[in-house]
Amino acid sequence: QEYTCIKLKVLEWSKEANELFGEKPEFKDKEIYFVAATLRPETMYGQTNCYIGTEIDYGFFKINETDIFICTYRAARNMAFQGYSEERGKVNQLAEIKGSILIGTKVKAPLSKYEQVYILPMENVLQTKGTGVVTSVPSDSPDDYITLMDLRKKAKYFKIESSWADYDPVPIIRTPNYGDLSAPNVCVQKKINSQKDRVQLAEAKDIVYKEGFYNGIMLVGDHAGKPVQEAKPLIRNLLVSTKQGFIYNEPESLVMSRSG
Ligand code: ZZB
Repeated sequence: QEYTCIKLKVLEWSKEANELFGEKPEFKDKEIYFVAATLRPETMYGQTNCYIGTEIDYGFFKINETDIFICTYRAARNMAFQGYSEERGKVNQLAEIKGSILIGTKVKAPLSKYEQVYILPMENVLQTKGTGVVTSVPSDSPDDYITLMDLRKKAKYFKIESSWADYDPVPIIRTPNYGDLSAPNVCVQKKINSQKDRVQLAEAKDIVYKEGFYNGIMLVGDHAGKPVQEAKPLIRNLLVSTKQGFIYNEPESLVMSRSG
């Protein structure tokens, strides 16, 4: 499976992370990024936040003189064999912490309409897939949309400040059958209520994927007006050439889908 990894730069740590890392000399003058694996680089204009699992362990990995990546150890190890480490095949881990500590960290999401967005919790993040970091595009991903609605409804329960989830889905792709906000529309049609509705969410994802890919037209960005199929590789190349992203391959046998 070939993913595009998106680099979301840390702008301000959550309170707990700041207590742990704010003063650490090895992090000074470094650029620290959450790296999110996506199959939909053309949707990055619609990022409203970024999801991690609260119970997942995340590592801080030194990639070169300037960059530190936050992701699962598994992903860092794969990356070390793909040119993203100081020495081929060698992982340099500087720290490890539970996702919960990182919730509320403010990051810069490349191409997003929003200047800064927050790291938020999602129950269905898989430790065994991608980087364990999932950038959120509620306009075009049913999982992302329904999780955002869950967070808004139950901010206290999820231990977040409600303002962190106060970023509306952005219309970025027009579709003939589900309009300009295909994921919210399909969720409403299928009466999906929460992240726990896993079976319906998997069906919704399948519908939204196909509709976006085969029938979608870009509404925003350098390739507005072009079909998604045409814009996708162009936007992927833009992200890679501007170093806001990079290509990450996952060995096929390791890929597990959220839908099972
Ligand atoms: C942004 C995005 C925008 C995504 C969209 C999807 C959609 P698949 O098809 O099952 O392989 N993802 C990546 N890593 C994880 C993880 N560890 N746990 C849970 N979800 C993860 O799914 C690939 C997609 O699953 C990735 O692409 C990522 O979300 C998420 F508009 O990135 B995507 C209709 C889907 N739309």
